[in-house]
Amino acid sequence: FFRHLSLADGDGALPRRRLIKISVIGAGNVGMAIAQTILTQDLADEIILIDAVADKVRGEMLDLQHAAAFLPRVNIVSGTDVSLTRSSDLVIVTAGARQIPGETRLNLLQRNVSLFRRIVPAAAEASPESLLLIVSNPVDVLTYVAWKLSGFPASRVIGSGTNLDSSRFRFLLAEHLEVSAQDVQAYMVGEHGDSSVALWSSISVAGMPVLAHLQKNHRSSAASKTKQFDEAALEGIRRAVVGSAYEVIKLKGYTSWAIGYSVASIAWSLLRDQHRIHPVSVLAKGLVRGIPADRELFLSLPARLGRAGVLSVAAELVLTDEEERRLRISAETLWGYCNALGL
Ligand code: 6V0
Repeated sequence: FFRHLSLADGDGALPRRRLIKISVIGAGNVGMAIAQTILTQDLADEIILIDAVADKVRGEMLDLQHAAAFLPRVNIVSGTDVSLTRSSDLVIVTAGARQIPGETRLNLLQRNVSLFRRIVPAAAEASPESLLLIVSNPVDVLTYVAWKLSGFPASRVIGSGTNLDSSRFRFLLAEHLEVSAQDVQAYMVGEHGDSSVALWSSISVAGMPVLAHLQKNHRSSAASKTKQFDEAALEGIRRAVVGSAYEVIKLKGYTSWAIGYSVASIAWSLLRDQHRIHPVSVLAKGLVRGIPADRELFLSLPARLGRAGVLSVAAELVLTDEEERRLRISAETLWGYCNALGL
């Protein structure tokens, strides 16, 4: 259709860019939100969708392919066989039983461990050099399971962790402070879920510590009508963050858009070697004060992410006694589950 230019020997032979291949295992609500967000980011040259239900995943593939005229050129492939993921740069796992209304994430564990035994070793064998990003819940324990089952170094096994919780936290703070969430530096760490820990003492906007300012403001204006930011407000925001997944599930049956953006932003930082800091689930062995250094568990801490995976982890968090106590409880809870699996 197009005629090739006739080039002299050696001309035009520019080295081809290495293509980026991302696989998403589990093409449910979450997997598809991730895949579609990644598509809009122009990050991948090839996206592989894997699901146990052949018709559904083929339908999802066709639906995305039909957007080709509006998107960068991406090869989208689907199937039920994990070996299609061969030579991926990044394998994202969202396969799993869905959290049903009222069910805690930890209740999902046993159902999802047996599913991981079928998926993870096969994915690791197909892409022995890849990064593994776990999203299925309970994400911290399943990231530990994926680390054990893959045999990968811990730097290449990451859980989406509290990246999403931190975004919810930043959104609620931003609403309260009337600034953009992108300008709010705030972290939730620990378990993704019920025992996650809000690091109030380190929140900042434009480099200014937020908590001290708001508390001072509150004290000096307690009798006036200005905005208050007291203990009750803090606890209200923390509870809203923890409860927000349950609220969305209750209202629409599942969560998808925010986790899609959360995971796509992690994928971008990894594959584009951004060295950005994300609160994600990492091997926290020896990193939580008060927890014996030999305990293997994954939980979220701010981590520097790049092409090699987890480049380093913030080990010197400044925590109040209460934050430290809560993080220890989060770590103990998670270690209990990891240890009981006997992997
Ligand atoms: P969903 O819509 O039920 O999708 C799960 C998909 O997995 C389905 O399409 C299944 O067919 C598929 N599946 C099941 N077994 C296999 C298998 N052996 N191989 C391939 N595919 C399989 O659930 P949804 O997408 O809503 O949630 C997926 C997981 O993400 C759940 O564990 C959620 O709890 C978890 N989430 C994690 C979040 C986080 O922040 N880490 C956030 C939201 C949801």
